[in-house]
Amino acid sequence: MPAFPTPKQLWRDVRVFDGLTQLDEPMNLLVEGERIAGLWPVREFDEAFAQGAACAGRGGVMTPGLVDCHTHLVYAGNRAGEFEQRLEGASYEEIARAGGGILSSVRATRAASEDELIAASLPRLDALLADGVTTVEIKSGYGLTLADELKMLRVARRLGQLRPVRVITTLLGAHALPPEYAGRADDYVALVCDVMIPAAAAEGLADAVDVFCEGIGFSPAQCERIFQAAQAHGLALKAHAEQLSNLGGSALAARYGALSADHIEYLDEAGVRAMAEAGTVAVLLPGAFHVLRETQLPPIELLRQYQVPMAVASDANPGTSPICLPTLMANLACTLFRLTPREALSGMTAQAARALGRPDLGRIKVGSPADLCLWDVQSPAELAYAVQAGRLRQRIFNGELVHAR
Ligand code: DI6
Ligand code: FE
Repeated sequence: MPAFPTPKQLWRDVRVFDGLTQLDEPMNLLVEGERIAGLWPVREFDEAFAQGAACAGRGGVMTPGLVDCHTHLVYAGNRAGEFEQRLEGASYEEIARAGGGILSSVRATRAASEDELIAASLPRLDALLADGVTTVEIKSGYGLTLADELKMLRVARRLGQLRPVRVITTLLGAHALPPEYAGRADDYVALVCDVMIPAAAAEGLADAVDVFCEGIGFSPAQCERIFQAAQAHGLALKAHAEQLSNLGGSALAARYGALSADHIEYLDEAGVRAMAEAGTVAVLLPGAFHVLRETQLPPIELLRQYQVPMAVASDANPGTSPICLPTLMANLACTLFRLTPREALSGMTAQAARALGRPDLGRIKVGSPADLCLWDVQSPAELAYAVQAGRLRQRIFNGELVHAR
């Protein structure tokens, strides 16, 4: 007998969305220590299983903890002024080319200390957690110097120590060309490849490397160099691709075995096929589509046809998606992209976990880590149907009840 027996917690009579589908019958769910240890239809439950378990909850809808697989949560300042400029007719690209946009957040983020970035980012993280997130990916990309990119990644890692949440970090050195490299994009790409990636890998600060493959970002050839450097250092790959135009970035990412291609409004059938063949996840970001008032829809029907897994994420960032309410993303994925509520919820759990290379997360099944949300709703679809904060009754992180209402 171990000196401290593993604590057992039992939830009774919950409706379960397991990350892929809604289970037909009300279920009882047992957590032992950090893992899901049992899942039974209520009417087949043998009370012997409840032996030694504390009743942790009854009723409600249980989902996997939400996985927000694409955020730019760490930054200083805000861009409300640009929001107004866009409403007056300026485009996102015009503002970017005039030195605003991402570069405006770069100036503010470079000027901020690690502690200041923590203070600025924690309320955003707390908003995600209060709406059910248990795993969040956080990108750099507002530093664009070695020191400032590493600073952002360190802040992201520290956020994961300050709150009960899994943080996955991504180096996005190739987010924009910093002004000191104007006219020398290839030199900047060399800095990303030869200095930033090796340093982030050596310090264990990045789990993946991302690029912005776009006219106002980096060319496919430049992104390819970055993918090669990232692979040489054993880092996973992701791409912002086909957001504003079709440069073939998603197919390139797929060719390199990337975990995901994100945004993809302008993705064509060849790109969809390449992603299907490589198992690259399509990360849909309806918040950015909404805020930029885009009209080009991602090719949802083709993605379905080719069975490309679809994830949904917040893209929380100061420019195109200043939104930290993940269940709103489920709603927007349905209303704007016509996903079904089941697809949207799966996109924020099981499929999002795949987009992070963590297929062990985002599922409710025996043996999985116990990252769970208990919601005060009648059915999982309600989470996508209604836009309402405060429906989370409990958040369970790694077997521990970390939020209870
Ligand atoms: N696409 C986006 O939507 C974000 N980054 C990117 O490459 C926006 C970042 C920003 O505008 O600050
Ligand atoms: Fe993004």
